[in-house]
Amino acid sequence: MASGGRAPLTMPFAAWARERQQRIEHVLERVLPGDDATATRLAAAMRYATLGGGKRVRPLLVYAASEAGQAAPERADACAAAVELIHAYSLIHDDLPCMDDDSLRRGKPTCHIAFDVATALLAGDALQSLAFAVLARGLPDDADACGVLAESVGVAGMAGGQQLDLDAAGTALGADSLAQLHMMKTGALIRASVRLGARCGRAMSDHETQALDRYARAAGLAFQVVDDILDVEGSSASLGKTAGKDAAQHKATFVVLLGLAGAKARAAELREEAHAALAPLGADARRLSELADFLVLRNR
Ligand code: GRG
Repeated sequence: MASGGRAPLTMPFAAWARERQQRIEHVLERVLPGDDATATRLAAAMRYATLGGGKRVRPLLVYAASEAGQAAPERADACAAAVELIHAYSLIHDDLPCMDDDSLRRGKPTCHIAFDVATALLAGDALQSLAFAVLARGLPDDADACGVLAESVGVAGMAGGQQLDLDAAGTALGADSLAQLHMMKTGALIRASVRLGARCGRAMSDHETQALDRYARAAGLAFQVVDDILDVEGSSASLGKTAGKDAAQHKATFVVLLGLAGAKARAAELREEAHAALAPLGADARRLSELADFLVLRNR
């Protein structure tokens, strides 16, 4: 499907995901600053960190949730772009020397290695403000959409989760504290992706909205458990980022807490929880259900 229209539900998941990944690439190309920007180097760093890489999990969640609300993809483009711009911002800042100090991301040098630390810092900042501009312009009839995204990125979400992660260095976290940290650091943006996608579609009952939130919580945690497993089992080449970092940094992870087999069992449980949560939404939630499978069965 080159543009427009809902993908037929008979389309296999892999083809649907590929089509949506191409779609978000075009949207991002359109909204990012180009060669004509006054600050050419900053624009180049923003494009470098955002385009041509990544699984686009968060935009896929937006599109899938918008389909659960029977919205056409055009309606969801702004939300999909906004969450990916925020994600790209978080990756740039996460890789900085003052955070994880990493040199490999999405199979290429991190932004501060390819450019410099100051430019990378600014690129992250500018991607964040671009995300909110794109969202505000794309959904002018939804005054609260920016608030939903802002909450997921701020002190109660991603930034707060990152602080908990920093605070936990060298300490042994229990299961509840680890889950709380990841519900904020990675889970909050995943939940916002589902919530924003759903807002693009038909009005939903409280029951349906709560079901989607249960789905997003389970899928978000599953994503992180699998991330911890892949850090142990994957290679830097297959992941496109440095493997084995959690152990090297003595980080608390679900693998440390539960063991490899226990972490895999937990991911399988969360996948089932995500599937079960979708029951009230019926067949329209098919892509969300398939995405829960993708998040758990992925190898990168
Ligand atoms: C950005 C608000 C904000 C603050 C900065 C650095 C930081 C505070 C927070 C870090 C949060 C972070 C980077 C979480 C994500 C960790 C993670 C599992 C990233 C990988 O996500 P994938 O697998 O990556 O979706 P791709 O490359 O496929 O997009």
